[in-house]
Amino acid sequence: MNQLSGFFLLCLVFFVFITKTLSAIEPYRNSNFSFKNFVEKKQPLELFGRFELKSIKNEKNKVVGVKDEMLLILEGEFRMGADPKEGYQECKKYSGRCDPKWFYHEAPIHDVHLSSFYMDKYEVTQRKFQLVMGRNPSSFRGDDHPVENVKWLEANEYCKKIGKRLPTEAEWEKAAQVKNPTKYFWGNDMVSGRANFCDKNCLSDWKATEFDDGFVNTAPVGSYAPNAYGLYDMAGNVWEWVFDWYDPNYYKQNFHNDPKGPGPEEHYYRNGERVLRGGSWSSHPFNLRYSTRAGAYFNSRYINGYGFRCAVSGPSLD
Ligand SMILES: [Ca+2]
Ligand SMILES: [Ca+2]
Repeated sequence: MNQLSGFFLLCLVFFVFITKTLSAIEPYRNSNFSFKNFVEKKQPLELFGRFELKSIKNEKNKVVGVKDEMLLILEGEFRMGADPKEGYQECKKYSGRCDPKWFYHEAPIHDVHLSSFYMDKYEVTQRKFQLVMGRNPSSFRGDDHPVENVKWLEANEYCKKIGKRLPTEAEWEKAAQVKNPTKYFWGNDMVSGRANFCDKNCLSDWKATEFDDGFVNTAPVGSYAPNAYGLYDMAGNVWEWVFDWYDPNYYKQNFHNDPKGPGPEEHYYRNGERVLRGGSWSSHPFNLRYSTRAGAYFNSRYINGYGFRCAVSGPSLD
């Protein structure tokens, strides 16, 4: 009998040892896993391949996020929005079906002051999304291609899991435009080779045959030159979910300091739409303007141009 008890005790110790060891070497399988905790515990970075992970600390030396291939956009004021005539005229260059009303929600142009923030250099790739979320919903597979078919809810969850957040619509536009009033981040005219949109390679009826960007659908992130901040694919490739609820009349309220979009308790919540920015591989050229706004139901994924990138509040904030 004593021998039997000893045997069971030995089995129990062995079972506990194996369980602990497995959970220690596979931390990313833990649902509570976060990059922030991961970095603070100084786990080996090799598990995350080529990604550079550094803690972001504020002046009180408190960790406020993880700098994972991110760039700092300094605090300051910028001009948000566009004259609706601009979008309409640009639309007419490439399409016979344009309506001036489509562009009313880009007005009025208004000054916005933003605190500093970090922005992901790249759209979130399928490799990263798979690593953090354990799945890949994309239609156009490739580790370095942007993840698409993403719901807003999933984008939000991904950013939170790694100690980041979705950028606000204002943060996204400031990071994208560099300097108002050019239409695109490189200037006033669409040109080949600056971004991925529905060019001559595209299979849609509305393809702009005078341009050649080299890709039928999504391109690996960072395939084109970045904007003046050093951010890639802020025009085209995949539309990018941002934090804000979509309200076509929101700019008329002229919020000046760190606007975060309409609240969910207001009338616009009925549609359940969140904002998408930047245009995609299947967009008309005019939708790659930095002022272009779009809204989609936050729980929808079935359009394979919805991706995202994450942000972190700047180090000057508590
Ligand atoms: Ca293309
Ligand atoms: Ca994009």
